[in-house]
Amino acid sequence: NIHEKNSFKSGFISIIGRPNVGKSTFLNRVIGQKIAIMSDKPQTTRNKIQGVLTLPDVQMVFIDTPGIHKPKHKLGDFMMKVAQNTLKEVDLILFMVNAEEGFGRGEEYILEKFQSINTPVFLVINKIDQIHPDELLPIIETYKEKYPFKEIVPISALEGNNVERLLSQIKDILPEGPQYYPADQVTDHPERFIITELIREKALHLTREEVPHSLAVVMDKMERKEGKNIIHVMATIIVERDSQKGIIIGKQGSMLKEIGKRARVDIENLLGSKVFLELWVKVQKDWRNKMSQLREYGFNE
Ligand code: GDP
Ligand code: MG
Ligand code: K
Repeated sequence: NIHEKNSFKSGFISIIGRPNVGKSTFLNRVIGQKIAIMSDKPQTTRNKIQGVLTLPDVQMVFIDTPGIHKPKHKLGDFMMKVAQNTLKEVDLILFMVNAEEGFGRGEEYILEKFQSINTPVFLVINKIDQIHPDELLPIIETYKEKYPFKEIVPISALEGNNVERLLSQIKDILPEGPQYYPADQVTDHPERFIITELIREKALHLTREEVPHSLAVVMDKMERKEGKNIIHVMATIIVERDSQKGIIIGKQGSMLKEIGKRARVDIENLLGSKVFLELWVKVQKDWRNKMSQLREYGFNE
């Protein structure tokens, strides 16, 4: 068959970088849909989220890994293991750094992890909209000395500068391969995970510094009411201390109501359906150190 596609390319691309460098912003720009949760708080993304970009001649499967950092407790350890395992399996690593920040211990630590793997690495210098063009060359020179990157690509994930060029360089390096996912599929995560992340995002934003990252959201139920155009979502917000439970609930339930209101709008957009969102709050002391419960809370490898 002469019409057979003989040069379709595909591959898995892991986005690695310290918290807040712009990994989720990049992924959202590329996929064009709110699938990875953006936040100016570090470590919002705990699980792998795949975004799939399908073009006529290439399919790129992106993995938005949790930020690699020195583990402080068991959850950190676990996250790091997940991230490190993916590094070996993927076809390409995008190591994203923030142009505004100098090379530091955090970057050094991540580069050490690359020494033992053979996967090609692109250095993506993000947030170039925040620096003067003259500042770029010294950054590139610094990184060039540290590691043999396959490509060094300055971008602005927020404004889109150079993102197309990066995509074309990614395509160049990917092997010929099958289309892993249907063209209209942008994520292989069940919607329930995205929904819990949306709720968590609202809770974090609204409570600011008062309830730090000791917060998880578990989906209890998601069902369409028989014969009705409304989806019933029931979820529980898990905190570590009674005081945090109080903050999440707020005066006469006002905070929880606001979290639910905002989350519902996003969930309705995601599902394209009316949603009845029921939120509960539960205290689970020291949950982050309870490895046995990690799976229950959705931290799957
Ligand atoms: P992640 O933790 O690496 O996933 O980082 P996020 O994508 O959540 O971005 C962290 C913050 O940096 C957010 O406030 C983004 O709006 C911002 N940000 C991301 N990319 C850019 C960029 O290219 N330029 C600027 N000025 N800000 C950016
Ligand atoms: Mg992120
Ligand atoms: K290497």
